[in-house]
Amino acid sequence: MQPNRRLDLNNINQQPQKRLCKGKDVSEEYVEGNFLGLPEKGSEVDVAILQLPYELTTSYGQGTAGGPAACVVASAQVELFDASLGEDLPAGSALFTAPEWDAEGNSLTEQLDNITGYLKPWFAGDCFPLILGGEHGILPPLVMAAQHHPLVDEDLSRLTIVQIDAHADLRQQLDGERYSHACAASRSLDLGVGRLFQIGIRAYSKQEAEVIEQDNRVKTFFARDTQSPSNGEEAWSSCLEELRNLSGPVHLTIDIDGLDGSIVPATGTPVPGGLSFWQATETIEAVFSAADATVISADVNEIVAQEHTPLTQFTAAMIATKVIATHVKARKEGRWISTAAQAGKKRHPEVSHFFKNQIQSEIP
Ligand SMILES: [Mn+2]
Repeated sequence: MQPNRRLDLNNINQQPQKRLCKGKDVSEEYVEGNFLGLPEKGSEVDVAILQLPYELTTSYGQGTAGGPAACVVASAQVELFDASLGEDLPAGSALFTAPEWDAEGNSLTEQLDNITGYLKPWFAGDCFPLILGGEHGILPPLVMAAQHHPLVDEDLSRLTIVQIDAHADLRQQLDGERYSHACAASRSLDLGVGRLFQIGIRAYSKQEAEVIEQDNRVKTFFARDTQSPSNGEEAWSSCLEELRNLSGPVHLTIDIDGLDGSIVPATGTPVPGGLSFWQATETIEAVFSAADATVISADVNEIVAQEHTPLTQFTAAMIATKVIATHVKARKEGRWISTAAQAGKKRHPEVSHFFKNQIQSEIP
């Protein structure tokens, strides 16, 4: 954990208690530490906001460990009204901001196992887990938790991952580390994920280009095509069309560096030429509107607390809010149905040794 994280947050956002909402005093309803500042009701949980302040392998920037909490603080400034939902959040749903992951573990594999253990109780099928990260290395342990979702039912080949990202994250290793954020998608495929859809990709190696070309589980929409000034519109439309045709359980992983670097300048590796805010919004709406698919979970990762202006964490909070609003809409329209009995708020991390055993089995 970053020792000065909370101290830094005070400098980032001076007035977390006031919303921007005009003509209505909602400041009294604001609950500090809760996403969107929304008060919680009873023991019900429809949407769980889970913070993973994880940072071990980020190569360039620093500060992803403080990102989730900064995003929660910035969410105080996000409007509760979502136009396509047609009402103010929580719109009848119960949002719960869970106590953040404790970042315990003496080694990388112990931390990965602890992430799986922390997340697993929220993948029971009775609620929608929205994870705030933390570097993208959270994806493989998240996939291990998602494996237990009733719709995945221990068979990861059923699961599709939709990844918004500047980077393909398909490296075999980075600086000798197989669990680097730069390998998150590779490791998820190794775990058996059935399909990987990538959007916004514009920074990748020759080896990654070969994986994209050769692995038929991977479908990549390159930013060079979708953002092209001459024929990007066509590429973008076909990208959205493919997303609407997805089927089965889907996890949506949003690395905020997939968005253009100008709106997320503090993220670990900001890259120009990325998705606009509205393209990210359209992606979220398209995935959730797929008639044959169920979005079981989502994460917004590589959030870093920006100093002097909250732009990066505010953009992340806007994206996370859009995911929540779109899930709530799907729920209201009968496109998301609970597959388990309500388990309430008190869910204790489970013990997992998967990643520890992986490394041990690799040692000759
Ligand atoms: Mn990534």
